[in-house]
Amino acid sequence: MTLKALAATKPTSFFIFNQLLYWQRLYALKKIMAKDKMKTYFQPIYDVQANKTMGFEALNRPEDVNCFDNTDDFYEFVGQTKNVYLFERFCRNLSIRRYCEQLNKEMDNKDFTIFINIHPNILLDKNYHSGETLALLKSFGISPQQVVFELTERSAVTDFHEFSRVLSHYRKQGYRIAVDDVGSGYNSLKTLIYLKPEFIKIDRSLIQNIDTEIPQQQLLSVLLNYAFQSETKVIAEGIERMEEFEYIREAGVHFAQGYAIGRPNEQLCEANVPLMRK
Ligand SMILES: [Ca+2]
Ligand SMILES: [Ca+2]
Repeated sequence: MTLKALAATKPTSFFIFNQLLYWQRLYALKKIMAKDKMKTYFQPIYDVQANKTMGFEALNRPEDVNCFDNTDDFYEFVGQTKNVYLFERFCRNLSIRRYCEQLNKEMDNKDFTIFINIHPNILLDKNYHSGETLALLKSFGISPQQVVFELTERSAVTDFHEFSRVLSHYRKQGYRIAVDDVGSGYNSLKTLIYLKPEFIKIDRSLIQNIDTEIPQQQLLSVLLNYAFQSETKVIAEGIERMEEFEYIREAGVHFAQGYAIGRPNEQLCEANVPLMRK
């Protein structure tokens, strides 16, 4: 019997089941935070025009998702709890610490940019002490100029005026802003206009098969035109085939990310792009 069917017949047992599941998940979340039970992966972002790695996006996934269906399910749960800010802070600090340790130990070139996913509301929260991130970076010898906050559209911004005021505070410290997953939601164009990000990350759904899909090509061209005029850089996400890579390079996209360029890896591995046909 499915849970839904059970709920229809026995609402009390469904309620109890849900409560138990909630507490089990909350316990798992607290344990993850207490014991650093998250894996951090770094996916390279490639400078298409200069032919070199420009930076890495840090991605955090729980090590053990036993009581969650998958990583998305886990993140959805975190979003429903009161621990969302605490968890974001935990992930941000973990990403920065792991990134800086590897950068300082393993890499000759230290001039990379780190892209960190962040919930827009975190930046608005008065309890969020930006000084903490700044101090952490400083302790590793990294400047905020090397850090980009990726704001995802999943948590759409509503108060744009307040938000652009807060962003200018971060920009003054040297941080830059990327709007993530552009093209996957309803808010992206308004978000672009108000937030004036330094980077636009175009969602994989617009990039997949772009070498053959004319409507997607037209949309990319509109976004690129906008980017050129507003001095924003475009990152094409989800590049999985070389034909897609060649298309976006010819179109003038600045940066690229995707399996064809480099998979997320626990080690900092630079992008690996085969020689181009043309
Ligand atoms: Ca992202
Ligand atoms: Ca993305």
